Amino acid sequence: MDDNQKSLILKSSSQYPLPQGVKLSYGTAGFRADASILESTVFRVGILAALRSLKTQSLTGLMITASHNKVTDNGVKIADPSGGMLTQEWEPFADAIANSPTPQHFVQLIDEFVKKENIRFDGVRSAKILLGRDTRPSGESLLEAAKQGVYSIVGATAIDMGILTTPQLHWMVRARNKDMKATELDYFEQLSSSFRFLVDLTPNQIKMSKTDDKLIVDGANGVGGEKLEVLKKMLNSMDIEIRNSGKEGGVLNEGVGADYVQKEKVVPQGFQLKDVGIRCASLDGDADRLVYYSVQSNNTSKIDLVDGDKILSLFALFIKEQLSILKMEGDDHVDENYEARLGVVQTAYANGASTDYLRQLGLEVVFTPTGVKYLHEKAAEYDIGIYFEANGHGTILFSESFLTWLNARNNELSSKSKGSEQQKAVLRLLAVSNLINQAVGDALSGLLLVEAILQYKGWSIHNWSELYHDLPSRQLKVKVVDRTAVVTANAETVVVRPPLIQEAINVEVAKYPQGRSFIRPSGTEDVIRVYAEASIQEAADSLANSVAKLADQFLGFGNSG
Ligand code: 16G
Ligand code: MG
Repeated sequence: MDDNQKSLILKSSSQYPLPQGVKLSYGTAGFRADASILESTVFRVGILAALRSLKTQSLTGLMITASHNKVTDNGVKIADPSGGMLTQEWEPFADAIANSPTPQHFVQLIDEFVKKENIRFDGVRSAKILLGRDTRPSGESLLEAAKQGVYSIVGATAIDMGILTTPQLHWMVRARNKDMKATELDYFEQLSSSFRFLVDLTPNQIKMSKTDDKLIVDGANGVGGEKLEVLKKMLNSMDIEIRNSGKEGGVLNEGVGADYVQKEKVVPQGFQLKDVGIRCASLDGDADRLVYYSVQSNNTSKIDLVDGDKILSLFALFIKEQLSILKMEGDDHVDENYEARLGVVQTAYANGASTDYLRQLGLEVVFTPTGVKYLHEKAAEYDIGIYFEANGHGTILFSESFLTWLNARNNELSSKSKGSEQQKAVLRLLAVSNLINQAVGDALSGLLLVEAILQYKGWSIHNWSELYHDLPSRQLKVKVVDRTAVVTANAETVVVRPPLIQEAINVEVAKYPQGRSFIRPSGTEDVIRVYAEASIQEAADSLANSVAKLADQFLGFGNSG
């Protein structure tokens, strides 16, 4: 960096001093905190996004959101040129600059990093960053801070895309870098046209009953509801009612949204008795999570949850079916079959019943730690990699080579056996790859795929829910002295530090039929999370309580006595 560049950063960063006592970590999904202390962080991440763009010679993205957290919180994260999460190799640097105490120190950190990474400021290509934000009121001033960050890098440009869902921003970054159509309208058009295409390939004899036509969506009073309103107009035939769109005066994520519904297993605000029997879905605050449910007829505050695991199972079942149709050649083309590697990726939070179900289908199921970046990376190793967290975040990734093969196969079948079952299966898989967001989990595209598959199968939410029965589970959190003292291995299923706690957990687990339990430090809150499941609810509750007690004994303040 030359002196001019250094003094530019020095000058602008003095406008964004780090508030006293703030210590932030990039965590599972970017920096998150009370919005009032975030300006300096967002400004610095603006610089980081510009450096990442210079380093990769590609466009990057910066999203301002705190997802399902309360409305007074906010956060910031970077989309890498692929449309995925910021490369993990840069996270320590993100932490270092976010916590740098003075402008001088900050400039020095950047200077050292630029040298180490060999980032060139030769002006041949300059940095370009797409900026997006969710509907939080604090988003506007934080977006300004991000712009100032970007503009402190000579020649860098920030393109303000306005209010977006997180997956829309990731989708746009990916599309732009691939020289594909990348506006918001292009996003809606791609989703709606591939959805209609997929529905048109529904076998004729399958028709749903009238009540199964209807879908009610809870928009968490966030950005997802208003975007779904736009998308809905382009779907013509679908009967979707959108509630909690934010326009009715409700508060973002308060008693609404996918996180609330999934954790509490209760109906969101605005849902009632007359909704019993209707298919319902909730998005989270930035529309990257999706869960389905129906209101219980015997207790209308409770729901029958159809979570991310079951969305994953529905997708896996459908994809597997299409692959088997492809294989039913019967002619002399068997040798042209491409052995597509289909893989399913889950975390330790996946209900044990879902894993059993998927394995019974003959699928390869692998586990990663919590956090989209880990699941996504793993799923990308397959020709078709399906990943979901139980909380509703996930997508389906298709490899380039498989897509090339599918396109070639489609051309060939068009000339030889147009309209055959095989060709329809090829076309369905291609439509899925266009519909489902390839950059990151996306509640809107996930919702359309669920709807298309339910229509294809002629299923009600009840049929879907009956794929398997969830094992009862319980989640708890425990405040501890230092959550980083817990180190886990094997996709967070065993604790390796502190010593002996895992042995104690094993003793508890062994007491319960189908018992399973693990603890892990949260990546977004200062707590240890406890998960337990067992054959009956009382057992899951009791196992969770015993393990929480152990966590407190080993790591906490000793409140459990
Ligand atoms: C973030 C992650 C989500 C994960 C959750 C776990 C992304 C985009 N989001 O919301 O995948 O399930 O954190 O939270 O990666 P926890 O570490 O507090 O349990
Ligand atoms: Mg989210």
